[in-house]
Amino acid sequence: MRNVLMAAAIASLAGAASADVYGDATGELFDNNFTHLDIVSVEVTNDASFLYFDITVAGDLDATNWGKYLVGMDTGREAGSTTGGWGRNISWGAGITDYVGSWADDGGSGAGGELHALNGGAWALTDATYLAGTEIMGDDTNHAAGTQRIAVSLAALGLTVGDSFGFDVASTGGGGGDPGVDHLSVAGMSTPGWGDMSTSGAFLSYTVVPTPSSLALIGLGGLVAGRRRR
Ligand SMILES: [Ca+2]
Ligand SMILES: [Ca+2]
Repeated sequence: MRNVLMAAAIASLAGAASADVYGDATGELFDNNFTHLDIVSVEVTNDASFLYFDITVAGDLDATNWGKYLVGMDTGREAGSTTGGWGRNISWGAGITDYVGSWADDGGSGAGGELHALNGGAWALTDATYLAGTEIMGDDTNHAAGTQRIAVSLAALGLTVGDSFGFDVASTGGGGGDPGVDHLSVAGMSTPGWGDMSTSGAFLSYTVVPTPSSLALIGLGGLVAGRRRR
């Protein structure tokens, strides 16, 4: 019976660290032929070391050779900047301190990305999948279903359990002056065309949670302590 109770406690606690899913409208682009740029949802999770962004779009990412996906984050490390993100024609609303620039444009295998951080008001490259690849990693496992997964080091972002940060996700093209074709934070059309700046809406928020394994250990400790008291 005790084992059953413990197993149930572990299972329920593991479930407690479930993902946060942020939905977006679909078919709201200036050109809805770009299904691989049409954000459907973004799921955010974390483990002890990494933050995971699962960016799901309407199209098949194995079939595209030019999609780019930006994640702008405001961790509060320093005053954020409204510009940044590979020089794209985007105004990041309240301002960002860190951003991921990622791509799924190799026609079917691999997902890459760069992590950039604001340092004294200037953008600097922290790491990339083609460099050390320890602070940022890409995963193309679910590309056929339209999901680009990016893992970012919590330590690199200066985040620990209990910290909250604001963020927005934007899809864009391969040109330096391209706008955010779709923003997670914007329910309507994000830009009327390639030549017009896009602007973030109110940032979404995510809070870094304890990992399932640490929660399970806390749960087990509580059960053992409870038994001793009896
Ligand atoms: Ca969308
Ligand atoms: Ca949108």
